[in-house]
Amino acid sequence: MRFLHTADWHLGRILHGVSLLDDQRYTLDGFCDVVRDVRPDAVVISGDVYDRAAPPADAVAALDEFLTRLVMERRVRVIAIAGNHDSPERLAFGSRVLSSGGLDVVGPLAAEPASILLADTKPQVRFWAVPYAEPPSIATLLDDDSIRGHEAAMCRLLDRIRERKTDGERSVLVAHAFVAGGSVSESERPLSVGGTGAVAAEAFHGFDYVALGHLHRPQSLDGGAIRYSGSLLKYSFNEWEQPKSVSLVEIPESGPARVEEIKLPIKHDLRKISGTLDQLLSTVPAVGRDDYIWADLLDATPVYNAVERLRSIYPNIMYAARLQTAIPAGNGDGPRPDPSRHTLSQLFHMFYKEINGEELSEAHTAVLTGLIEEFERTREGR
Ligand SMILES: [Mn+2]
Repeated sequence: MRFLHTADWHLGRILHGVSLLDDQRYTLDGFCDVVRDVRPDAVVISGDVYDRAAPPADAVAALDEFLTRLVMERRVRVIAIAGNHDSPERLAFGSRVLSSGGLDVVGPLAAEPASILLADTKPQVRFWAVPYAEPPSIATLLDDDSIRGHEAAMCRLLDRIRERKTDGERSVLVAHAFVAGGSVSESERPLSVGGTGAVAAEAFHGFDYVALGHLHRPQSLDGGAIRYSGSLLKYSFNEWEQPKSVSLVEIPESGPARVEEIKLPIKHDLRKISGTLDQLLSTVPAVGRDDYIWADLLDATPVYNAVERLRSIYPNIMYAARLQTAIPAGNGDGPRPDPSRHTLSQLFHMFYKEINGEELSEAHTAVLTGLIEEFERTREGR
């Protein structure tokens, strides 16, 4: 029995003012091709289907189109849960009707654990679905005030599933959570203010595979049985060196689940470049000009209109700025500059050295001296 595990599509996401929906459609086209070639028994989407609780209309249309293609054309069973970015109720619209057609969307968490049995596969596999919910809602749902925090809430939900599991039946858990030890990216919205919201990996024992959403880097935990498929695309520049994939999971009749990563086609890569503005403007790369670019400028002096000037080479550039030079070691520890003991010129020299790590040049000192004299004259003239 094989299924494709994906998560964190974040349909409708906007990055640096640019809608990524065309990129998402392009990659989902590729996903439909993978489903055609691989012919999995199911597709699992582990939450954060949309980027926002109230997604834009074109994102809703895109989801409708791709779910229809998967279920109606590819004839594959789709199981999706709500993540922390989704509105559970909106995502689950019509879900009881759609379930008979092969689309299982588990939106709001219910007291009775939701499960979907794939009975015609070898082996049979039961998918337990735990959509994202806030710990206080889980406490209310289970009528248990003692539940505080994500770990306690998840443990209670999983205990309730274990009570209902049949011995010997192969099982997959589908959840949206932060497992302790997972590697985070900038594009995830923390689950908990002032804390990590992490759940220990041990809490997830007892399933043949745990198909997680939330962390955007594809990664396996706890020896491989617990896995984040990672997001559909790179959703922040700190993920630029992080290749994305979907996970093809095989549940054999016996023994552990096997996972294969499958890369999907991307329309624009997202990457960082660096150099002085002149260097970047004088080299036209052979490939990747259409990528979404973040330029770290190594210029020592201010540059103007860098993004607009670089756009002639990189039409989809999203950001360019001078890299903050590292503050030399030891600075900031010395005696504080004292305006009552130092002249304006001395203070500026100290400031310049602190910021740039080197002394002001003689030529710049001459300009500075001229400016200070002019300033003093103006002040005296008042
Ligand atoms: Mn996410």
